[in-house]
Amino acid sequence: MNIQDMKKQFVKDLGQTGSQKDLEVLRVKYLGKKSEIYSSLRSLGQLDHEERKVMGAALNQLRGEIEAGLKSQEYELAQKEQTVLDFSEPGKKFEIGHKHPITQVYEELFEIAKTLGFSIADGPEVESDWYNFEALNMPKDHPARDTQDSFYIDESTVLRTQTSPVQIRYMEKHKPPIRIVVPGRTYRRDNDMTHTPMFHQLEGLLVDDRVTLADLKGVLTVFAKGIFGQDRKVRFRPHHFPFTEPSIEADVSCGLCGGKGCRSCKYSGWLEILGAGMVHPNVLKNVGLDFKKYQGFAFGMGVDRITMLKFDIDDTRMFFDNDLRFLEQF
Ligand code: 2NM
Repeated sequence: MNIQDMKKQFVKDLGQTGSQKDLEVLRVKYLGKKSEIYSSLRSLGQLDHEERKVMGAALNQLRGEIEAGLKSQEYELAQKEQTVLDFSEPGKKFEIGHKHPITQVYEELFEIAKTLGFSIADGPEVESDWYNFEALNMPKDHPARDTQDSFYIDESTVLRTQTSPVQIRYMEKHKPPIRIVVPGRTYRRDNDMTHTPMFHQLEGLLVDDRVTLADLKGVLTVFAKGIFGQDRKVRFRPHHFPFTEPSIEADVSCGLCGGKGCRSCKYSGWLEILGAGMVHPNVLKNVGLDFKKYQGFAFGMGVDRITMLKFDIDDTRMFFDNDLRFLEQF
């Protein structure tokens, strides 16, 4: 075939291509090892000098034109492919994560604390014996100080067993009125269905003059109903903590049975949610506050426990397995 015919044939073929695959077939047909152009180029050597010059130039030009033609058709086809996109087709699903259930509950608690005028404070997780125990009126022989319960770094340094040492530090640096909540990780040597060695607490502290147990009960009721629902009942029982006097525990009515008694509340109708009390005069003394002039109340809750009760989860260790099949449910 002469060059002109070949060119005409190529233009005709090119006009009939409808896909990238068709183009590949054409590329092989016109430029491949079995193509006429290829064999012609290879046999140029048999021609004499002048002929070779003319023919070589013509063949190379044709090859260039074919390459350019393929390229521009490839672009055309790509454009066309785009314009026939079906925009009504559903998009690719964009997977996004969400906050960990414990974080969700923390944020709800912060929101409640904010409406009550509390601000957020934090402090070290590695604490001295003084801040973690002594200042909180926990004498050397108190069972909570037993090495069974605490992680010791050395004789006088522990991983904090509650966030209360932050309250001690705060009271040293700030004058009343004090209104803070303290979130954070805490550590105890426990490990079972309802306890992990690391767990999360939220503690609160209010110090001012004329603070009473009635104020504490009011604040705890707002927290309890805010987190579990306005329709839930709240009750208080006497208790004992070394750092508060008097001390109380708060229960919320069981949401599953409405207080009638079921598996979830161990057939009592109530769920224990936190401990609290009026700050012990010894604690106020330890931070240099005049306990005749000031009173305070404090409370502490296990956020992991609150989250378990809120979502009816029975094994706290699930929170830290990072199994998406679990986490995605909340
Ligand atoms: C609780 C229960 C009762 C508490 C006491 C203090 C401080 F620092 F003011 F003495 N902070 N937190 C406290 C009181 C914590 O947790 C169950």
